[in-house]
Amino acid sequence: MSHDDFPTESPAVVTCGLPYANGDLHIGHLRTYVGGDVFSRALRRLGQQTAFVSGSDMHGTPVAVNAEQEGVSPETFALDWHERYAETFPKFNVEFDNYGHTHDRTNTETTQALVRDLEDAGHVYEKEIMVAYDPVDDQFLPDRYVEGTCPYCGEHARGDECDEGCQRHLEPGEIDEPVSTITGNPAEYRERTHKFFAVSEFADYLSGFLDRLEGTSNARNQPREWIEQGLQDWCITRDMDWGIDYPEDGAASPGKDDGGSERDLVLYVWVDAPIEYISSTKQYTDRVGSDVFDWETAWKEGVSEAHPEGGEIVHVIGRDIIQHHTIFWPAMLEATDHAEPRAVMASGFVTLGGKGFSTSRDRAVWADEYIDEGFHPDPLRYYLATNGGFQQDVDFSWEKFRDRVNTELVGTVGNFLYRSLLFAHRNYDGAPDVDATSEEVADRIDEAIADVEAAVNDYSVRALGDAVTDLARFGNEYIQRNEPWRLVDDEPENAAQVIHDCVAIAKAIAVLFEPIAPAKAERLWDQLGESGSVHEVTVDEARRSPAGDLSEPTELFEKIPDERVDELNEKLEARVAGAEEGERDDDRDDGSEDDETDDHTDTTDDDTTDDMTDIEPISDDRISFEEFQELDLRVGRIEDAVGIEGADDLLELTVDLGAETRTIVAGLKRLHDVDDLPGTKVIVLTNMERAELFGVESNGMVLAAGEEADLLTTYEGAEPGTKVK
Ligand code: B3M
Ligand code: ZN
Repeated sequence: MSHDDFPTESPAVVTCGLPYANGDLHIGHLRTYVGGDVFSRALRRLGQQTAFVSGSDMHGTPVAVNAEQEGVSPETFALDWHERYAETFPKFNVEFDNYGHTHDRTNTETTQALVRDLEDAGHVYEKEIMVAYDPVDDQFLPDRYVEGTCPYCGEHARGDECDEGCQRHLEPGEIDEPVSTITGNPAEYRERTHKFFAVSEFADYLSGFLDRLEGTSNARNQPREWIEQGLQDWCITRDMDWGIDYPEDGAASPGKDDGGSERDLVLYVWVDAPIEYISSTKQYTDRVGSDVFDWETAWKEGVSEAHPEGGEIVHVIGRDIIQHHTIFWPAMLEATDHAEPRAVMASGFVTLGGKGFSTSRDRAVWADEYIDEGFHPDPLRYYLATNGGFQQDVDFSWEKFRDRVNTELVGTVGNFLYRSLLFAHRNYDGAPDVDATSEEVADRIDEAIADVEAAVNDYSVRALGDAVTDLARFGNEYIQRNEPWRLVDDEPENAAQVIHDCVAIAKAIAVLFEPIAPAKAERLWDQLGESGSVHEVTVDEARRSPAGDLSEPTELFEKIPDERVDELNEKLEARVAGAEEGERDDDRDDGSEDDETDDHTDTTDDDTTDDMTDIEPISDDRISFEEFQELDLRVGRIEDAVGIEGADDLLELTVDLGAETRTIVAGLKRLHDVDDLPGTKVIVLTNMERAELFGVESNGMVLAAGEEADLLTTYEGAEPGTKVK
């Protein structure tokens, strides 16, 4: 079964992974929230009924451990962070329809009811398992309370996941050489009775689900391997008191010991966390009424006659939580007659100057800091959304940020808008009145709308941004080519037509840029004298003639001066140095461990990435210029990329080299989103000797850097076939 293209008649729910309520947000954390917000706004622009929801993840050991270290109750601790997050997101124009949290009544009730349904449907059983226990402290050590060695890959692992190694979810009792993270005491394993959800029964269902699943390809490929390796059932209870109580209705309750005494037993955090997606939608319905948005028709099967399979559920997450969203969660939904997620968009990591963010070393650009420095949120949204494909890693540095703001937002988009609107305002006091937008420009606007529709259906937030910068680029070229300033006197009608066309493009930019840059789009909308709010219109509005009541235009985006970049870099460096100094002092004082707060989001940690020692030394063996010229290097454009049967890594690429199109085999399959490759410009060694790989003749070599095969591309518009020299 394949899904109908967006927009559909069903209600859509776009969700963002719930941030653990346990520490400051930095701009790396924002990537998935911006991505979700951009995507949900774009759906709305297409006319899709959409709810955009999330909430804070209050439970679990990541919160409990940090609260304990601060000496406050987990509830106080988590609520405090929750309130701060609820304030931070809107500062970045991330506007959830509902932002709840997992500890409120709605989620407690929804979770307990859903778990009861799981039990009633016969998917839950009890089992004795070994659980880590600190004998000195007389405490059980669930999840983050314990660390040790991953039994699968041998790397250091924390609690319920192997976050430094193979990224697997780890079940209780699996970690080798367990140690308490609180006391450092070696732990022992003790037998306990726990509840299990029989995920393994859903292997066939999940295989089919993954075939239907849309979104980024990483969210399908990784779980397919996990299913092939065999699914394990999932322990859904924990020995601790912070969390949602296991619903106790009867004799079989594991909440009692054999002797009948009460024991603390709560649901595993990953049970109630995704259920907050439903609870948060419910709260939205409670607020706006079911005629505006009905959570039940979206989330439940068989409620709506028009779309009995439920709504269009799209989960936007960091790639480290793919397993939870493509195995456990869809199995829970399937077992309880809920809608099946339509898509999972799993983002890559964000790095800072090529290295991971480190909260403990203050090596981060904090979300609040960005705003306090006086930056507008929309340029950062643009940067995070468009700097790479959604599943690729994105690097942030103030230099790169400046470059993209100054060239694209100021140079291309802002420049087009300012010069056209100023011309219109000065010469015509508004958009000149002509019969209609010229055919060329109307077609180009249609093309931009089609690009936006395609971007949504490809789940590509980057393409949503590109659609607009491309349109602005066209606008600049159009005004340059038609030179209205020359026409004004001799051919006033033609001049008026050109300027009207430019205002029409400006209006289309306002509509189509709304998902990426909502506040800037609204300002442009006002400048254009359009009525109502740009947040309410659909893409069709981009085709309608501009109102023409222009106010005096001002520059939409501001240039970032070089000195500002230097200043910000200095601040960051000073802070990191200060934090490192502090760490060394701490070490001298008490030898305490790095108090890294939980950075368990879409970011990497620099401890694993800043080791540069494995860079090969640069060769002393010089070659002559003539020897270099023997390499026929050309710009190419990938037209098509398909897997090669039997080869895990290889892709058969069709590459446009200007004069000819060639087939080239490249080892990119695991490292890139195959669907993202067409359209990408690459550098090709065209006179590489031919080679046959898995029965396919490769006629050239695509250049890429490093183990991750980072593709070499061009900086500006060099066309396919251009020689590289
Ligand atoms: N609270 C945060 C994370 O692991 C976790 C997400 C829950 S989403 C339902 O990134
Ligand atoms: Zn591992």
